[in-house]
Amino acid sequence: MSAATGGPALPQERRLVTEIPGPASQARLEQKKAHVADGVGTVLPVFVTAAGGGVLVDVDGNSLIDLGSGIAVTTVGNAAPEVTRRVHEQVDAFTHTCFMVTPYDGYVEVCATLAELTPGDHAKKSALFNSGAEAVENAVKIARVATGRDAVGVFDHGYHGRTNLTMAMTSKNMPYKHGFGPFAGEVYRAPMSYPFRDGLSGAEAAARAVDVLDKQVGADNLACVVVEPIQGEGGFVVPADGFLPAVAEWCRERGVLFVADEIQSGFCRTGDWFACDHEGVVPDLVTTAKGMAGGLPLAGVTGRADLMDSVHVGGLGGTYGGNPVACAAALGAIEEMRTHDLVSRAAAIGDLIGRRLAELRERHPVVGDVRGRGAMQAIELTAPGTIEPDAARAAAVSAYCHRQGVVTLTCGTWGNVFRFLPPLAISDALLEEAFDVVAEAFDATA
Ligand code: PLZ
Repeated sequence: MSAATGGPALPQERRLVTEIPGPASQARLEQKKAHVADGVGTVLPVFVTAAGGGVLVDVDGNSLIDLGSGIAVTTVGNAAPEVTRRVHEQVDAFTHTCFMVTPYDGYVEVCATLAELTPGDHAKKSALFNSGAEAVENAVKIARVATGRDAVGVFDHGYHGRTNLTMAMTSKNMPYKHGFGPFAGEVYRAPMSYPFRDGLSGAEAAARAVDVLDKQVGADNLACVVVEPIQGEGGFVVPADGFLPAVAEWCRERGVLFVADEIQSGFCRTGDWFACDHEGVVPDLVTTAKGMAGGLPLAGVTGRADLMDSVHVGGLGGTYGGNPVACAAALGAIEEMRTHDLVSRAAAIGDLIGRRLAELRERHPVVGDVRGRGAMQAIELTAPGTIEPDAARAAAVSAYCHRQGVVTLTCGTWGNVFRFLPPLAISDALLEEAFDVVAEAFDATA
């Protein structure tokens, strides 16, 4: 049977003792069907009892290799030692006061750490929230007050959340927006740099994007431009070199705030602390969440102190924002990142994955593009030699991996991108085994 506790001590192995999902998970799925709204889907319906390092263990006693990290959250590994130690200590001391009522140290320490780690060495301040979507909403609130302008620029294929404003900012209709309108106004979408599909240089793609913003919105009306430096849900789209710096420069010259949504790409994931670091781009505001707190819900907006302070007292907050247990988890996760040099580990994982994906591309012409950075890599599947999306193949490959005990995710506007987001605590041996399964999946579905 499965282990009772998770963390790195869990046997680091792929072990299948039943079909996936097994009978115990199947029984629970019926309970889910009876009690959980159908709108809440699941990618791989095994019910988890423990997780750690690079594996998830389910109620049937199967041990699966994790290439998803709960969508880029358990970057430091599931139930990482420094996270669980600090969380235990904090829950025993107190669980909540509401920082807006009576403050505590953890919140301030997380904000001080965010100022240290996020791009740029200017004076910075932060505010903490519960989810990525909430952080993005608050970044827009701050940008509007700081600039006195209304409009928000976003990009094709962008994903920013499921709340009303962030749905408006998100590009893809199904499943995120369909039927949920009307959406918040004053959101304008510009073309993204997508080298595989547009063939443009970074400078050319930036010129195309700012032309749309300039002509259709007008820089004087724009509070901010919000961009994922590597797009997540939209397909792990890595903009061509020079795109981000050029857009940031255009913003700076016109008093438009450049907001980097680093919710998926931040905290070591790409082989830098933040994806913006790769090109030395310094955003005015940065949104963070996911990997920051090792699995507990925490999000932040960090930015230039003058901008952050433009909001009136009481204008930012929320009952649970910066909950003490979540802050303790974040401080533990960041300590794990520092002591294990997870920036370098992400880069090394990137080399391994890059090698395996290059092999796949050699053998399978359906692999149209291989892209990503560090431990955020993907392949885009298309009809050979074209950019015609092949979502069916991506779904078939992913389903094969699931049956073989490897947790994989897809993404992309057309659903044809197969993405990899392993925890950085995974071993090379497990990664190689997982990519053996991925290779088999391509052979078996050819
Ligand atoms: N910005 C860049 O990746 C969350 C969404 C999964 P929340 N991405 C995973 C799903 O289907 O809901 C995300 C992101 C970027 C914002 C968000 C939103 O973060 O914590 O899910 O609100």
